[in-house]
Amino acid sequence: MKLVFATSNPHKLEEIRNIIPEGIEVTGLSEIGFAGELPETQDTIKGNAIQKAEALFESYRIDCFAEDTGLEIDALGGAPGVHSARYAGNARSSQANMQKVLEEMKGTVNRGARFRTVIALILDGQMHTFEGIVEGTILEDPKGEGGFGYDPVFQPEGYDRSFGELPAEIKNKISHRARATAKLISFLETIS
Ligand code: ITT
Repeated sequence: MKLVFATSNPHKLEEIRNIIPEGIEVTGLSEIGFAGELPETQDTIKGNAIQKAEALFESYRIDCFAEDTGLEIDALGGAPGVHSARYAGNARSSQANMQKVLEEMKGTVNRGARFRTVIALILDGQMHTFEGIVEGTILEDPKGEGGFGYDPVFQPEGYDRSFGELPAEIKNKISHRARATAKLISFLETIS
């Protein structure tokens, strides 16, 4: 089976390729010659995932999926949430986004947070969605060089290291993306 992953984020592509079994070939946008930007103007993570997958499907009519991810921080009322990519502005800088979060969380005792991913799959023209969540806490300072995005400031529940410090193999077993992808894989197995 071949699926195009509608993402312009190379880290997401790498993670998903490491999670998905060999029988499912995941193709990136550059491999099909798509160089544009996918729209993500909805006000929910699920809405954005669906919008990105539909945008690609409308142009190419191929089996494809997109995903949208947000970091939801309890003490910030669920922010940055759907605005995670541009939290500190249109430059989409992970450093600036993390700094803004840390600034807003200074002195805050309640540090509960979660990553939420929704995958939107279009297979044979039909839409299916899969959600994955990992609970955790926001650290006081960034830790580790691994992962991407907000990983250095997020420590998953049950671990004493951030996603930036944990090996990729662990993140790819327990993360929001791993959990949403596991549901996608189960679904694909049930229909094949
Ligand atoms: P596409 O929309 O092209 O897939 P994107 O980077 O714009 O790529 P999102 O809109 O889903 O993706 O990004 C949400 C933000 O959350 C963005 O700043 C990412 O860096 C960050 N993010 C996504 N997945 C993450 C992860 O696993 N760990 C840490 N941060 C993550």
